Amino acid sequence: MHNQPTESRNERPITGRVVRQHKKHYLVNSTGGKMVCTARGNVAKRSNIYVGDIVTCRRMNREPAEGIITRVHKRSNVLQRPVVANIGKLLLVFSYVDPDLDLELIDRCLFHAEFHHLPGLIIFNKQDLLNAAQRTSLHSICEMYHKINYQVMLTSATTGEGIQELAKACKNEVASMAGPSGSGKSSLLNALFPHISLPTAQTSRKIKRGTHTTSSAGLIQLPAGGYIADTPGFSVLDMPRLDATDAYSCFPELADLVGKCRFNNCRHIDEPSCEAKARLEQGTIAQSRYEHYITFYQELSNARDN
Ligand SMILES: Nc1nc2c(ncn2[C@@H]2O[C@H](COP(=O)(O)OP(=O)(O)O)[C@@H](O)[C@H]2O)c(=O)[nH]1
Ligand SMILES: [Mg+2]
Ligand SMILES: [Zn+2]
Repeated sequence: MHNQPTESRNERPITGRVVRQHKKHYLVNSTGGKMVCTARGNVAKRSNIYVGDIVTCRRMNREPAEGIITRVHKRSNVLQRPVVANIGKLLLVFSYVDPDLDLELIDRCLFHAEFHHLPGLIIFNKQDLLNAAQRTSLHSICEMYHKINYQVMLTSATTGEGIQELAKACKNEVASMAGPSGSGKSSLLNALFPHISLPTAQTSRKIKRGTHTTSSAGLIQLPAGGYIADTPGFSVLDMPRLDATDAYSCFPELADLVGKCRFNNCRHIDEPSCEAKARLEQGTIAQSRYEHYITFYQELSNARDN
């Protein structure tokens, strides 16, 4: 038996996740630590490599840790703006005041999340700004989303309320934030990761425009496992490519009704003996949700007519 060359042990393939990219360099995180990688020629040619990708690499050097990506694993999804692969959870950050709650925007985000088969967690941030009456009316909104099985959380980036619960909800997930400007996404990231410091509306006013480079998204690792994208994204400006007659499938309370209306292909709009209409009258389907379904249905059918 002669000694194994020392490299052979190092050549064992490593599986990790791309957590950051700069030009042709990829920072890959694995149980063995972080490693700066380039892509093997044929891999680079065959497919782009995105932040969030699971890759197989070969270690080329220990100090500094460097390697080569030899394979990109199949992705479950790629979200755009910013581009991140394999997102498993969307954190939809809203506030009840400052900016005022926009239920249509929540439902629009949920609609897109359902389209991508992504669980959406609704976060109502800025709890510290609410008086008792506002907390009560927000409570009934939370109930409405609970009933259709969405997870809801109340947070304050200012006081720290709900931050531990939020971190727990993201454990072992790859999550990305979305929501209106000013709802506190950057502030929540700073509260979750005190060691990083991302520009918030307050700080970015102080920094001269353009001095902090907006690089591509990176993933920040949670101490308990899992990642959150450091750049909020997930645009809901364009409607998903979906037939209007399938819009119901992105509303769980309507998707539930298959086979319960008189017509199997009921759109739940003006058909007779429609279970959605019955539940709307009973109050088991929320008025606002139904109205937004009609809005999105119409947007989708207009998009097809044009
Ligand atoms: N009172 C209060 N203000 C907050 C909270 N979270 C964020 N803010 C403030 O709201 C503004 C917008 O926050 P920012 O994180 O930049 O929002 P983003 O646009 O969603 O990233 C900033 O002035 C923050 O300091 C919160 O929980 N409570
Ligand atoms: Mg921000
Ligand atoms: Zn129906």
